[in-house]
Amino acid sequence: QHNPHWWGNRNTIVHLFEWKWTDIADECERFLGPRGYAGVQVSPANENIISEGRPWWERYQPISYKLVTRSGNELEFASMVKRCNDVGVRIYVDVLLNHMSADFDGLATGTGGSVAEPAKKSFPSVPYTADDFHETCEITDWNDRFQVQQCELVGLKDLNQSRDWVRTKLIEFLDHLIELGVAGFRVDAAKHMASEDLSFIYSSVRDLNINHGFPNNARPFIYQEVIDHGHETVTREEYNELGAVTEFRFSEEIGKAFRGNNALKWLQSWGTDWGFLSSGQALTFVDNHDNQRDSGDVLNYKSPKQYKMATAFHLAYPYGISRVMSSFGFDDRDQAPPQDAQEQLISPEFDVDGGCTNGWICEHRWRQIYNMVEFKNTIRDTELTNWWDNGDNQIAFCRGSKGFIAINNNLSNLSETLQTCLPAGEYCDVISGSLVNGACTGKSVSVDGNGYGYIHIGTEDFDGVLAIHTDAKL
Ligand code: LAG
Ligand code: CA
Repeated sequence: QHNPHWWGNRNTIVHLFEWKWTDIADECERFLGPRGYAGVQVSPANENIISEGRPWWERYQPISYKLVTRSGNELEFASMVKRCNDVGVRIYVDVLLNHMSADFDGLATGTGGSVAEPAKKSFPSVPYTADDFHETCEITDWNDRFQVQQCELVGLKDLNQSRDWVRTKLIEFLDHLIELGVAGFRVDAAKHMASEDLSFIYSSVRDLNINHGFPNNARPFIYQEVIDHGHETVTREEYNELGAVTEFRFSEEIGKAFRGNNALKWLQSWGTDWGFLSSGQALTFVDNHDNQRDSGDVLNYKSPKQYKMATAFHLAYPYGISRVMSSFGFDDRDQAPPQDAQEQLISPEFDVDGGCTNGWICEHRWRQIYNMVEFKNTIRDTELTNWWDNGDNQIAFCRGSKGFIAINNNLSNLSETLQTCLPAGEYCDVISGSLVNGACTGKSVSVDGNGYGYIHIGTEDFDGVLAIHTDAKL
């Protein structure tokens, strides 16, 4: 179940982390559709426990499969899916099949009004009882398969997916989302479930809903969160036949390179040569909602220049099923998403340039990022040719005769006449500006009859990237 069911030539997913359903529906119509985004990963849609201070992670503690969360109710969810599908933007839901909520003192109340007694493994709104869970134990050895798959991940009550009843409830939940028109799922904590159980569940869910524009017999797209740094007992290879798998090494290595800890020239062999999964099985990202909160090599919006360079490379290089992160601003890991005094999520607001202002970061609305989403649509299915580098941190390459990109992560100018592989003409650099009403608001590049153009990315430039393509020709 590796086909994401993208519409037309689109091919980038954006994770609108913690957005409300009504806001996502608006965003599909006013921005994502027009800008050529292929799909949205939405935060968990089913009811969760209410935690003190409303940290984002309360949504990873389910208490029922009712579609009521701070993002909205079932009607709002259904309307979002329809409105997004109508403008060619698919919806993928983050689903929690591994666990329910963790211990809670006494009776817990969920975002949809359900009550549960997690400490007793009692979730009457599903219903689940203690028998539906594995025995309580802690994961202390991450290389012990039994512990990883049958103990409690950070104390979350661990469902037993080999039981008929649990399988039935999980399949019913996924079928319900498909009925409402979603195109697939991000499977949370997949490594913590036996792949045989997941295989049974994935193959039992219904086909995508033809009333939402999907062809007959279309299977839901599945991408599974398996954190495998290359030496785990439970490996990503146990899952990648069932669906795509999140390629965490991509995120780590791209962060390392663009932070200056590995020269960009080495990226010439980016992809499977680096030990990554095959391109069609890898869900790729610069950062996700978890690792953007960790220190280390992974980049996030707080290092914007490097982040935009890494994202440009991500979207220009022919590897992976790409997902762009759209964050809310945070200073500490547990911080709640933007909310009002009543603890309701608030809607994003925009400045004159379309950027978000009120706590939402909206990386997906940064010109350098959405213009690269369009670049990737334009160059879809072309080969990478004419790799060039300066032996260090300046690189460039063509994508067929449709696009050309150059990146400068050295502290010196890149000033070279390079083969762009494009037909002769004037092209608008979609990083320093955009093509608006036939004029370029940034730098432009003239390409001669032999495909050569003078490329300059100087130390004075705001961004370290230059990208031109045939859909932004003057
Ligand atoms: C995931 N993928 O496998 C999610 O991407 C990740 O965000 C989830 O953790 C995790 N698996 C479980 O779905 C998040 C937070 C945790 C949080 C957990 C449950 O990263 O910090 O744990 O959701 O809400 C929190 C506390 C823990 C505590 C636990 C149970 O941080 O200290 O033990 O709640 O009370
Ligand atoms: Ca488990």
